[in-house]
Amino acid sequence: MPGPRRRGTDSAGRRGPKAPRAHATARRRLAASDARDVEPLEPRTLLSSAVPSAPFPSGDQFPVHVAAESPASGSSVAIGADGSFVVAWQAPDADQSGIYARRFDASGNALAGEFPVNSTTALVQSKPSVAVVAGGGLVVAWQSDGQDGSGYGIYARRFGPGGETAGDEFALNTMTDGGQTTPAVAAAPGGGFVAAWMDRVHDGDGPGIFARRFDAAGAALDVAEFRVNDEVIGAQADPALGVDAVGNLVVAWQIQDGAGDYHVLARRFGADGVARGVDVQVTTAPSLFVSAGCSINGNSTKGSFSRRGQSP
Ligand SMILES: [Ca+2]
Ligand SMILES: [Ca+2]
Repeated sequence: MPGPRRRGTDSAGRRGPKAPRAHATARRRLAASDARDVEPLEPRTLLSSAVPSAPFPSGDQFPVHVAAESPASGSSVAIGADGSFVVAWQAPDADQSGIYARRFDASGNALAGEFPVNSTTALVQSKPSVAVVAGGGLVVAWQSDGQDGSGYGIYARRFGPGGETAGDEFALNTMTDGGQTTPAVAAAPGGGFVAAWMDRVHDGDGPGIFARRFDAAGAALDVAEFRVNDEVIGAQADPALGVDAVGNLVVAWQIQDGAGDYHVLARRFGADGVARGVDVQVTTAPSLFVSAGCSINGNSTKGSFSRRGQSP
């Protein structure tokens, strides 16, 4: 039985000239909301530590990963309220790659050795994102190939303040068909967390961004993931997110328009999980970079510029 007709395609499902027009419409709409919701671009500033007594970086660079026989890549870092921090990365495990993490104090001294994060090692686990939650515990999210039965899926595992495991890994996505990839995770008030990821199937027009909220015990606050991007035309990718002290959420992502240029967009959600308006265009000029990337509150996916917006 044929599914619903995809936007930007004709009745036979072929891509037609509607897609560029849709992009132009989306851009005009975003430009209008941009003027309303976002302040002018600020000068670029070197970000420093949130802990004045222990600025970071300080001193020389130092190795995080000590198993020299295996290549490590794809690192993610998060800093806690006391200045201690955790780094997660991907490196070979029992089958292809897996996720590892290591904790450091505010001076950069390792608190313990690196430890494996994923318990299911079959195929590839990659693209970790780590957050320090209230109370000093950790949550690490990653993408795992084949584990949810259809391509990649999103998994997470929680750790206590001492780095001890707090339960086994668990799936974050409920819609498992096709690929769910490139998670970003951020701490939420009360010890919970929010995760966002790219889903290649379910927004109706190629990849889109979905998110789901979890409490301090790892229980889902949303029955299922919700779509983040209001405009579904095109490929929304590479999400980053930030959560404020009362649970308001901002998710940013990149999109490639019909001309091949990249833009960064964002959308706000209240602590009730309800969207506050539509997508806001963050970038004022198209980027020719292969990947624009974006970062909010230090939950970095790739280096980029920052721009200040109003809270919900
Ligand atoms: Ca593996
Ligand atoms: Ca999947």
